[in-house]
Amino acid sequence: MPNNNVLVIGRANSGKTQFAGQLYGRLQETDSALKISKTPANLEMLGEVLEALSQGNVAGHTVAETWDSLELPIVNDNNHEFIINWPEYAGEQWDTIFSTRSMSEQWKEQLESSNRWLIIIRLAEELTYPDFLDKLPNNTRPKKQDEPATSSGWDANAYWVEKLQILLHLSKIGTSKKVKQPKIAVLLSCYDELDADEVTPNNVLEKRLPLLASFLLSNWEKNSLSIWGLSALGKDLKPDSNDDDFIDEGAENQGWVIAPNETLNNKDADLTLPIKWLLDD
Ligand SMILES: Nc1nc2c(ncn2[C@@H]2O[C@H](COP(=O)(O)OP(=O)(O)O)[C@@H](O)[C@H]2O)c(=O)[nH]1
Ligand SMILES: [Mg+2]
Repeated sequence: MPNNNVLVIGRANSGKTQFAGQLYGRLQETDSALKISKTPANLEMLGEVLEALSQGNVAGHTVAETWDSLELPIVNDNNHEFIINWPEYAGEQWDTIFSTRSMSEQWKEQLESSNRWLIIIRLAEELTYPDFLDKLPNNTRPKKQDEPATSSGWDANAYWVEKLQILLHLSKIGTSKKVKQPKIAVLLSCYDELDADEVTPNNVLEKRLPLLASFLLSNWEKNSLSIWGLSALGKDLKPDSNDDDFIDEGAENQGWVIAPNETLNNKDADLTLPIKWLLDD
């Protein structure tokens, strides 16, 4: 079995589905770094996401929740073919792996066939210990936000470090030497929600989830890790936004990525760039 595929890893509500839809649109453009190699099997789902976006809305949850999994077949400049495996179980599957420390055969196969991981983290939804303090009775700290539905009750640093350790363990990869494979691209999704002026995505991760940032930096080889900002939509969209920018300019002109050494001053519209980096040898 070829093992150089990409596995997408992320929690529910982190923007995976919208990114898949936007990426599919970009992959069909002539000037993007990667191309789609054949029609994906779950075209209907992607079509629904893009159709809603063309009307300035995000597709209703019924669409997203009926997704099972998605495989995007892509090809790079050197005519190498890869598959991006997009598990679409509203993220719950990951939490089962997390709580039971084991995984189904189907997942094992996906893990074994992927030596590149695309980790999607929506920092605005990741709770850390100080956020939990806010929720204690009689707390006197000013209230911040309501607990997102995705919260596992764990500090997000601990959650992600533990999750990566479980995945490494299940992949039989040790960390006594720095990890070269799997190569990892971390996408900080919904980057437009963050206060990230004049700093790089790496700085943002270090500030919000310092333990996770240092776990990644100390265990992965420098050339096997990169941290990007991603805003697949460029803004917050609801099922009834009817957003004029999307309607007038098209979904293909919305959304951007921030490369690892760049800031919000350098938005790049080519959403395929992090994946291109992952696929380069
Ligand atoms: N601000 C902002 N919100 C986004 C973006 N992408 C997705 N969202 C929001 O996040 C919600 C969940 O996205 P979705 O792709 O369904 O997440 P999934 O559960 O990981 O597949 C959407 O309904 C949007 O409201 C983005 O680029 N920026
Ligand atoms: Mg989804």
